[in-house]
This record gives sequence, structure tokens and C-alpha cells, in this order.
Amino acid sequence: MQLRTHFAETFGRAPEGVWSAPGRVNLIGEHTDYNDGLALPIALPQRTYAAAARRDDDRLRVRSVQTVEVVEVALDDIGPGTPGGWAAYAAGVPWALREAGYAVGGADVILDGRVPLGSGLSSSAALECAVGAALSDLYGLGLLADDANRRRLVEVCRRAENDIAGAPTGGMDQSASLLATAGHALLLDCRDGATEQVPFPIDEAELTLLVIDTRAEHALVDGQYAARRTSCERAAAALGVPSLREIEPADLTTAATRLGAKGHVEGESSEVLARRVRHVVTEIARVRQAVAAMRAGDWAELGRLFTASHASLRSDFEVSCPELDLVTAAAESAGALGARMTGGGFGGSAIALVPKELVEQVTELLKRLAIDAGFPEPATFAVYPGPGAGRDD
Ligand code: GAF
Repeated sequence: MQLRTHFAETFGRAPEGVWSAPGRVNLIGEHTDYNDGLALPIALPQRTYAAAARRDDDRLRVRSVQTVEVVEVALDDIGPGTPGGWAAYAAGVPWALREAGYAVGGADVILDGRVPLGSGLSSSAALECAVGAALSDLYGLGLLADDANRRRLVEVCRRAENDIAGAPTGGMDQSASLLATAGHALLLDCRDGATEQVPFPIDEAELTLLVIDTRAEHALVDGQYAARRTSCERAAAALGVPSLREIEPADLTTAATRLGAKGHVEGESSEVLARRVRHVVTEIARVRQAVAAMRAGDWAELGRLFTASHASLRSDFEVSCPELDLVTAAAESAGALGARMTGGGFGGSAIALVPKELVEQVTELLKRLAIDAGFPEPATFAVYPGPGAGRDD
């Protein structure tokens, strides 16, 4: 059924328009955004759609076609924990718009999320950005007009996620959803918000970017993510820098020695902190190298960087899991140029850079090995860099 029809059946009137925003995969630069670092995401072709219309009161009514219930809340009542569940990601957006000084009133919204849920592909950012795009147009805020305005909307959507949904994430996902363009990866500098579009002619290169959704469910995901963020902040404070971005690869030995001299920092082992720092600093360097490799069309080098990134996330940052380790290793042994987990980790998805002619054998092997290991059968699909958020209809 068309989203406009869903809207009419749910709310008894026509929507004023339909907007959408994409999920993302990050090519490289993981757990760097909240360290003022660099990341290199692409927008996925998979998107979340929002049909919406203004209301003449200050209430938000929101429904997803994937659920039956309509969640209704007065804008003044939105706050941490209210509403709960998935609706927090939608309701957080008008809340954060108002906090930022934008005049928004009520709205009826119906959502259709086509970004796989819980797969580490940023379905939550896609939802926030689709609602943000709709409210911006409906209330004439101009936040889709150009990159400067889109950056304002990135901040709004990030606040919605941090403050209302309670996920202490770093902003890469919302940036990808709002600032990425078709055919390009988005080089994102999280220190000053600067962006650059890096051409990613994956088709011309006869390559496939394969997403491998492990379907691994992991408990404590939110707590673990927050714990990594806290460790990075602790390490930066102990090293006397505003963020780990300030540390260069050449300074890593000195940084480890300085941390080591402290034994523990706020109860956390300095040996562990030094590994967390090493991941962040080397990962930021890998983003630069990846951009250079892409510009030179050196896809083998990009693949090697994927592999090095995964090793660092597994051993130094410790955010991988057996399912992700298995599918990345399997993809490489069947001919992928490189493979790595993407997103926050502890489950979710990996990506592999695969010569087109090898996609079938890569897919077949990783599925077989996952099943043999007693893991769920991974879902695999090819992606290409799609456009950022906008109005569809
Ligand atoms: C999640 C977060 F939402 C991002 O902000 C980022 O930190 C990512 O994990 C890890 O790179 O997607």
C-alpha cells in the first residue's frame, strides 16, 4: 500500500508530502566521530519514508507502518524517556528543533522504515532525518536548502538521539543521512564538521560493496558503546588533550608510556586505555589513506585498509564479535579485497569489497561457514552510494 494511503487511513486526511532519508554504511573511520576524528560513510539506497502533515495544535501523532499503534504526545511533554521506544527517535526531532530555537508546531506522521532494523545500518538516524526533513519543509525552516542548513539539521537529529532516545552516539550517522550524495562517500571531519564528497565509482571498478548482516543479537550494546566513549574521554583527559584527534600516530608510544605511568585511570587499566587510543589514532590515519586510495583507484589498498580497520576494532577497541570476525575472514578467504565490521559493532553488519565475479562464491562461503559455526544465516546484499535525505513527493 502507498504511504499516502496509509496516512489517509490512519489520520483521515491527506498528507502534505512524503520525505525520505537513507541509512548508511561507514566505509572506514569507526568510533572516531565522538573523538573529533574522520569518518567516510556512504548513504544506502535503503531509506525511511515519512508522509506528514501539519496540525493546528502542538501535538505529534506518529505511526510506523511496521506497527499498529499510533503514539500521540504533546510537544511540551517530550523529554528523556517520553515517549519511550522507537517513537522517541521521531518525537526527539521536534523537541530538538524547538530547543534550537526553530518554530515548529504539531504534525501527523506515518513512517515506513526500509532500512533493516537492528543491523547496524542506522535505521534510527534514517528515521530522525526523515522526520527532520518533513518538519523543516512543513514549517518553512529551510534546513534542507544547502549544506550549511543541513549541518544544523544534523545537530538537531543528533540531539534527538542523544537527549530523548538516550543513545550517546556521535553524529556520523545523521551526517551521512543528510549530507551524503549519490555516487560518493562523505569524508566527514567531526572536529569542525567540514565535509568533502569523494567519488566512489564502484561499478566502473567492477566491484561490489557487499553488506553482510550477521543477524547477531548482542545484549548490553548501548552500555558497551557508552563505555567505549567514556574510555576515550578518560584517555584524552589523562593525556591533557581536548580529544584523541589531537594525537598523531607518531605520538602513540609516548602516549602509551604516559598512560602506563598512571597504572589506572578512574579504575580503568592504562594498558586497555592505550589500546583504545591506538585504535582511534590509527583509524583516523586509515581514513586519510582510504581517501587517497579511492582517489587513485587503488582498490586493493582500500581492501587492505578495511582489513586493518577490522583487526584494530577487534583487538584494540574490542567492539567486534565472533559472528563479525567469522564473516569478514570468510569473505577475504573467498576473494574479497578486504572486509570489516561497520557501525558501532557488538553484532550488526560487516562490509566486504568484492570483485564482481567473486560475489557468489564469497556469499556462499560466508553463509556456509556461519551456519556450520551455529550462527544465524547472514543476509547479504549489494549496496551503492545513494542520495541524502530529501522530499520525494
Ligand atoms: C554508531 C554511532 F551512532 C555513530 O555515531 C558512530 O560512533 C558509530 O557507531 C561507530 O563509528 O553508528
